[in-house]
Order: sequence, then structure tokens, then C-alpha cells
Amino acid sequence: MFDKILIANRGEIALRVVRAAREMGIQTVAVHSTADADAMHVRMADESVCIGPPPSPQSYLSIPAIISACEITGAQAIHPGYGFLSENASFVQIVQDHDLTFIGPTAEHIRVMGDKITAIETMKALGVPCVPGSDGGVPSLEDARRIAAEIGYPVIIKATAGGGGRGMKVAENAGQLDTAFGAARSEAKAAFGNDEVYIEKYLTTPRHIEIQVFGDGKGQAVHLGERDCSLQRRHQKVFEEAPGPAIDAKTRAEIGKTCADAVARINYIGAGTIEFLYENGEFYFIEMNTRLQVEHPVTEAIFRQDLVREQIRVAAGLPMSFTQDDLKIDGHAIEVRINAEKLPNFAPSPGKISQYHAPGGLGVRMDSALYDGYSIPPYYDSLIGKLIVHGRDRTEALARLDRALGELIVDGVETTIPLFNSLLAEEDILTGSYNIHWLEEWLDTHLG
Ligand code: MV4
Repeated sequence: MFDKILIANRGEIALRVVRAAREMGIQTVAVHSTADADAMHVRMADESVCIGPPPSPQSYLSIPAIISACEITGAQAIHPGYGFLSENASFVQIVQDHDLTFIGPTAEHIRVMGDKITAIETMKALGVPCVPGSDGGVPSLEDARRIAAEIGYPVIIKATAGGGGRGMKVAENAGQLDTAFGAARSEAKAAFGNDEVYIEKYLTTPRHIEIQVFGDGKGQAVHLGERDCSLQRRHQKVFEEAPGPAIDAKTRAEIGKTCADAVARINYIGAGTIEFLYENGEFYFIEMNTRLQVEHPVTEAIFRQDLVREQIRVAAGLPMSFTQDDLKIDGHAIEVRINAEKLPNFAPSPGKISQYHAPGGLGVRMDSALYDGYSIPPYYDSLIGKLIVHGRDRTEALARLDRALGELIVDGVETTIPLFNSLLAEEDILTGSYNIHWLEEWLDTHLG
């Protein structure tokens, strides 16, 4: 096992990794920008290294600064958290070239899944159900017309270098195809420097269901069920839950086995998420995330496992501490993302926290790096906390969320907390009746 690891991240996820490492008896090194000198992750780690000025490209994304921080402190491995360098294949290669260990998948797996066309090809070959569409890239408008006619409208055109919703265009009919195809290509070129696009049947009212997988890199892999992350605004998740309200045990076991077998076959190592659209009882693969995700705590809650501890174990060459048979679902968990944003437009609201009080009690977990008097810098993501509740069933989890929101105090900045109070009054939320469009439609009618 490692003696010391470096955490190439900030905020609540850096703290999350410090906590797991400390329980394992591993020393931690925090890195930080000058804007984060007083941040909680710096205070909680055993050591810290300032790696640059506030803008991320010069600090949290600076590969030389991070490798140097490892060399200075003697850290043997790097946990990337989520975002920043977590899905950067070149970074993983550089880490290895310096005889350090990346706590995550191989550079090759990150590269394959980072290109959406190769991800789909790979998953399809592994028996994972995919969306009907072009097999690979669509080079010309003529190809696009022919393929769209074959699969039938509506279709969606996506950038292979994209993901997370950027560079996508829907064509409802043949008349909209030329414009959609051209726009998707030029947006892809501008955003990613790669204009390759592919076409899929457009699913009109799916849920976003993602399967948590975990591999040991030696052909063993398990799944930890699904999360329903359909409640999103502009491709930002807002509310996530596990298990999914629309997924029964048989459906879970089937898609879970398909996913676990797929990642076992490629000797996948560490945590991964296989994202699906789910409509009319069918799963359609869209993307794979090769990182620990923001919403991992809902899975941890219902399976009573520590996914970060497990990531560190397998990175050190140890076996996973559970098998599929050990993994049984216990109850229901919900996460809400507390962002420093002002409603109704979700405009960033950085500033000084005059008062912070975290909720507690049975079944409540607050993952946050806030403290009284902390100043949220304007340079980074607006996520300032995640409130995760766990109950014996969904009804209890919802009641607990309501109760915990009542205890939570974040004063001094605007936050998304009032949104969750409003959502808990909605019948569709209480019954779990929502799809990927529900939240944006609700926001349009309720917040205008
Ligand atoms: C789709 C789709 C409908 N049909 N693909 C958006 C983000 C990216 N990960 C994939 N996305 C979508 N792909 C097909 N074939 C609808 C979306 C989509 C979406 C997906 C998940 C959660 C929220 C969403 C909001 C709008 C569109």
C-alpha cells in the first residue's frame, strides 16, 4: 500500500479523498492555487503545496506543477478526483513515466472512452446495448441524409470529441438535417478542434440511468446498481438518486451483469460509470465516464461501501474488498447538489460564507469543504456541497431530505437550496415520475 498520496483537486472531493486515505493510514498531500491557500482541503491534508495562481490552467491543470509536487513531497500516487485532470489520458501517461501511480483507469481506457465513437464501438462489441445510429463517423451531408433516412427521424448529431451535451443538434425531419449537421460540425470544430460527428436516433423522453462499475484491472469486475440522474439543467445534474425509481431488481441485475462483464473483459481498473438513456424498458448506451463521479455517495450509501478506499486499494495492486455476491442494496439514497448560484438563472454567486451549519443525524451525510468565514473564490466550479440522505425506502429518504434541508444553513451567498424545498413539494418528484426534460420544463413554468 502507498504511504503517501497526492490529491490533484480541491473542494469537497479533495476532502473526500483525504478522509478515505486517513482511514487507510495513508498520508495526504494537498495541492492548491494561491486562491485556495485557506481552503479546507489544504487544512485537512497532512501536507500542502502551492502549485500556481488562481486560473486552473496554471494550477489544478498544470501537469508539471503537480508532478513536481509529488517529487518534492515523496507522494507515490495521485488521486485526480473528478473534473480537472481526471480523464486526461496524456496526464496518466506522464504520471506513469515518472514512476508514479495514477489512482484510476489506464491511459488507454480513458482515451477509448473519451472518443465517443470508439467508446460506442467498444461497448457494442462487448454486448452493451447502444442507440440505433451511424456505425462510426459521418463524413458528409450525403452520408448523414442516407443514415438519418435509414434509422428514421428524429435524429441527433453528436460530436465524437464531445460529451456532457456539448456539440449536439437534433433534426426533427429531413428538412432540418442540413442545418443541424452543419451546426454540429462547426460547433464541434470550434469547441474541440475536431469536427467528426456521428448520428443516433433521438430518444424523446428517456431517463438518464447510469450504472456504477468497478474493476480490479485483472479481469474481475462488479456493478453497484444504477443512479437515476435525469434531473439536470443544461447538462448539470441537480438531484440524483439510487436505486432508480423506474428500475426493478431483475432489470438492474441484467443490465448490471452486462456492464460488469463488459468492463471485466477489458481489464478495466477502478471506478467507472456506464451512462444510458432508458426509455420504454430499454437501455441505450451513450457514454462511459472513467472517473469517480460527483454523485458516487448515493451508491456508497445503499451498498455501504467506500468507493474511494476501493480505488486506492486496486491502484496499489490489492484485490477489491467485495465480490458481486457481497453487494446487496440497503434502502434508498438521494443527493442534492448545493451550488453557490442565484436562482432563477443559476448565476454564479461567489463570496464570503457568514454562517455555515451542516445538517446531521441518522442517515445524513454532508460532503462539503465549507466553513464559517470561508470565501468562495470566483475561479472554480460553483458546487459547494452535496447533501446525501439515506432511508430504508424512498419515502423515508425524501422525508429525511426535507428534514436535513431544514437544518442546513449556508448564509452570505445565494445557493440552490430553495430549489430543493420547492422540488419536494412536487408530486412528480415524490412519485419519481420524471425524465431528462422534467426539470427544465418545471424551471420554465415555475421560475420563469
Ligand atoms: C441523447 C438524447 C436523446 N437521444 N441521445 C445529452 C448529454 C449527453 N451525455 C447525451 N445527451 C443526450 N443524448 C439520443 N440518442 C438526449 C440527450 C439529453 C440528455 C441526456 C441525459 C440527461 C439530460 C439530457 C438533456 C438533454 C438531452
